[in-house]
Amino acid sequence: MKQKMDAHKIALMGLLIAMVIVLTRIFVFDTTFLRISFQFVPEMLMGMLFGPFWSGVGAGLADVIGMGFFAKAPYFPGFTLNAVIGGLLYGWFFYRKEVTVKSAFLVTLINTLLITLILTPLWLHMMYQVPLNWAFWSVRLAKAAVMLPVQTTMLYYVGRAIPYKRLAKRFA
Ligand code: FOL
Repeated sequence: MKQKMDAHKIALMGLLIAMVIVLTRIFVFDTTFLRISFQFVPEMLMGMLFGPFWSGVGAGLADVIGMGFFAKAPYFPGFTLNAVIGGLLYGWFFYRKEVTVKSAFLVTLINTLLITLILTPLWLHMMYQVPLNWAFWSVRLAKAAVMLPVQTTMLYYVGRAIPYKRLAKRFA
């Protein structure tokens, strides 16, 4: 569902995009082949307030703009696709919906399987010819195992803290 943007919403979206950029480029654990970040927090807020379409756009823009300012590696479009998919997922799961442990867990699970365990390995292999061997997978699986409960918990508590019903009136 696509909503109409006005000046107030665009300003808020800009702030959330800035938060995604800071959390992927500055306050981040970043190596050539592995990144651990908390960008999912502002992306979830985009999803709750703006829905899948604008969250996909916002997360995609955050990747492109973030790479423009802070590129530590060559730009690769696959990671923009990851960002768009992430935005879409948070919109589908959280737009005008009650956040439950189940939805927080499910969205994290889909995100982890699709992005951390399928698409990113594919992009890294295409970009750097990284061998997708056991050393590579053990690091990714460890990240997934640690982040699954951490991300689920954070999404749940942040989601609960947002008075989305009250905000929804302003974001109708
Ligand atoms: N190209 C673009 N467009 N955006 C990027 O951010 C980017 N980054 C790199 C190269 N080209 C790019 C640097 N390489 C991960 C690992 C290496 C990497 C980019 C991403 C990675 O592990 N990503 C996580 C998701 C990020 C998160 O945890 O928030 C993953 O689990 O797949």
